[in-house]
Amino acid sequence: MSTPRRLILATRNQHKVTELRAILGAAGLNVELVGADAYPEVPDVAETGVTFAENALLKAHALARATGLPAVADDSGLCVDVLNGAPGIFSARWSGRHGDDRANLELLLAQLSDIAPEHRAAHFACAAALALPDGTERVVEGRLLGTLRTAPAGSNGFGYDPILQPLGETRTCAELTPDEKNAISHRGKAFRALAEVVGELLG
Ligand code: ITT
Repeated sequence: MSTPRRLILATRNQHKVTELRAILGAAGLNVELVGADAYPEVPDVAETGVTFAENALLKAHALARATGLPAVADDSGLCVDVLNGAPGIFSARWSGRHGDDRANLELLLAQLSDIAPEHRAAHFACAAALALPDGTERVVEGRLLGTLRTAPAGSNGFGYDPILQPLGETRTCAELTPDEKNAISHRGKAFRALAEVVGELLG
């Protein structure tokens, strides 16, 4: 087999690297996926876009330019219908502190405390982008539809997983096993669609 093409993923989150690597492998692609940690000299890019797709493209282009390698990036969050799509791109810092999952979730539950079950529809959304050093770009999206519980349940996953119950499920995302969640998740869907794009452009 020929030497695998190196592909870099714009994240320092090792779980994402492992998940996308498994999906690319299952698609039979001859690529070697590395995380941004492999290039510590490359600075993180500010997420100045106003949509998940814009932010994913920004990160992928910045990394492709800086490394000269094809780069992939994702951006994701929770969108609540009754909040017109918020927290959306602000999901990681909804309570004001970036990455404080517990505070973000508790603020959201408090904001929705008077909202009846039939009005608690929400979805996780993920945009995944591929950028080549020559400026070629592709972006794909995935969603996981569900409803929001009134109290957290489960200890798997991260972020808003303990309060999002996928449609057709009786458990929250935090009560699913990692494999069960990956099979239906916004990120799983976006990464599987991205694998097809990687195959087309680099395969
Ligand atoms: P990067 O380092 O790759 O940017 P991240 O964890 O900061 O990863 P994401 O863009 O994947 O950020 O997600 C932003 C926020 O959206 C995250 O902090 C969660 O609050 C929420 N979120 C996204 N995907 C989620 C999921 O699968 N389950 C629960 N919450 C999720």
